[in-house]
Amino acid sequence: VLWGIHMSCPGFHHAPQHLRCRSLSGAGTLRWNDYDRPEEFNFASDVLDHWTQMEKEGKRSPNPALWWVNDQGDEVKWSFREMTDLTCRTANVLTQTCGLQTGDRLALILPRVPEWWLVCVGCIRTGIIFMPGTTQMKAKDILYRLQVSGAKAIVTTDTLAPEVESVAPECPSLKTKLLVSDHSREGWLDFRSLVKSASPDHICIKSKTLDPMAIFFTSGTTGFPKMAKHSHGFALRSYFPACRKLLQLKMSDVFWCLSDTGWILAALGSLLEPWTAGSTVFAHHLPQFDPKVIIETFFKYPITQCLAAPSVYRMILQQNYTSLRFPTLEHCCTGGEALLPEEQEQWKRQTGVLLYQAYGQSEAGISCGTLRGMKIKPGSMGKAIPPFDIQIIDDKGNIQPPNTEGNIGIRIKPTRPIGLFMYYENNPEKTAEVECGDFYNTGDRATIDEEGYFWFLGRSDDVINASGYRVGPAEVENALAEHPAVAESAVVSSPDPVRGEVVKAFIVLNPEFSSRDPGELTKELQQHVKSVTAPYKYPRKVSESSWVGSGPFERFWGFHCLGLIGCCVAGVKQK
Ligand code: BCO
Repeated sequence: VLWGIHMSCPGFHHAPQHLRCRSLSGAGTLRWNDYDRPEEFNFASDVLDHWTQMEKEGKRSPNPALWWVNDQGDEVKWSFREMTDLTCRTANVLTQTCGLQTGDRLALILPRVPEWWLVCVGCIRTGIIFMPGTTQMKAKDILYRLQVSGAKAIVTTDTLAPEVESVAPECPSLKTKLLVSDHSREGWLDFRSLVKSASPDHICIKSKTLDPMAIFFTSGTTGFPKMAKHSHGFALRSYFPACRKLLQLKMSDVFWCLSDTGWILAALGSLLEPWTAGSTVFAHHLPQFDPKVIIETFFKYPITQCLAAPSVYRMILQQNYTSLRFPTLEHCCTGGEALLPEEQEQWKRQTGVLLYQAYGQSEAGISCGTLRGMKIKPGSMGKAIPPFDIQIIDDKGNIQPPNTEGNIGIRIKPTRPIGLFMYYENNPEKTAEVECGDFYNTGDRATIDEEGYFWFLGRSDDVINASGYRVGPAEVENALAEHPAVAESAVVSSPDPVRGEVVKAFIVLNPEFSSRDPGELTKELQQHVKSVTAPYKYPRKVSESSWVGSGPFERFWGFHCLGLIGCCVAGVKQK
């Protein structure tokens, strides 16, 4: 049982006396405009503590700030006052017990448990840079992240503790391991008991808007994932009136974002967007994705708005329920991958609720969208959301006229807009590579029409977008290379009716494996990839080419042909 569920901790019911609330003039009143660049901003003190103050003054309804459930019937309901109290305690644990300081990095690999929110906001209060990661990661993924970031601390659960332990000796910077669990474990600090006994008195840092806040890892065509570093301005952007128009959240809304806690979509949808509006964040633990549980949850809880990748909506529609008329659902938004017009139509028909499309990236958060109430053009991802000036550009950064294919570019000159990533940490080459004239080149291809609506076309590189996950082919090829059957592989995107795209691997087998049953070997290879890297990357389609012999001539031509297959299919997206 989570300690938080009892809500019996004495400190929960009195917030610190000295909350530094740079209070807004009234509930829901915005202080900043789309192009403002305040010197200082901190989501914890400026937003979360504001709503705490509103609660104290009786200006916010008694809806919880966080409403968490799991499939065993447990529930956590925390008010903003409790969130302030608990995140101040967390801040004290991080700084006092763990000795972490502003600017240190912390790897946050938690499933959807209430402590995820505590660590995020605890870090924001202290200026510790948090780096969310999916719990699907394996030891090697974690090792890479810890080493490349020089993380001083990690927070995770029992499930991943052994994986972390297996790589920790290779991570000299890692000083603190915090475990979110009901059990203690040698070498780990017990997060829950530390938070319980920590002081709720904490003074939030005065962060500059452009000071770093978080790092999101994002995959590319080659090499390992890059670290897209975001400032506190990323959270400020959720505050801007133009961004608020995307969802038009109100204090009375109960907002459910289904993205995994490792992605920027969760940071936006499960933290920044709803709490900026004083809404309730709804979360279902969902250790394994199950569309039936999602449907039942919509029927059972008063969820008013939802944000999820298109694959989630697709999978719900495929359940063949007699009714998908959810009693309280009013607004649905989707982002992370392309959505077909007929899917938008089908969702409307079956649920009676419109499905609005948005577009974003780990580098930019949500940058385009069909704002709530705006005319939906089925298949379009809407218009640029200020302060982002988005244009279709050519490879030199020249703005293209309407209805001309080009790259989606976000203007960074003369001024880099608030909310766009700062740079790829420790990677000036990659940072420079995505700068194109006056624009940040997203690497996504699209057109814009005369009314300013964007129409997504695809990636300009080989990155695969499998059900909203960005997968670098090299990551999968490297994982396959570790299997003795694989002489060489080429990994590409392949269209899929449910997941939009899936990972497909073309494999040249080593000769001694050429007589193996293809079905069996495919399963073995898939299982292998799932075991050495985050399973969402595994090739759902595998095509074997066992004709490569062992002689140098045959191998040369085998690999050469494979390379050609890889190049061709990457361009045209194979079936
Ligand atoms: O399909 P299989 O069963 O063979 O394999 C699945 C899982 O069962 C399995 N798995 C998951 N966790 C595991 C595990 N296996 C071993 N150990 C674990 N810990 O591995 C495969 C994982 O694939 P999946 O997650 O795609 O499959 P699943 O469970 O069917 O989930 C479907 C979706 C749609 C829920 C999931 O793909 C998803 O959440 N997609 C959305 C991702 C997302 O939120 N993207 C947004 C990124 S941020 C962004 O784009 C910027 C926008 C502002």
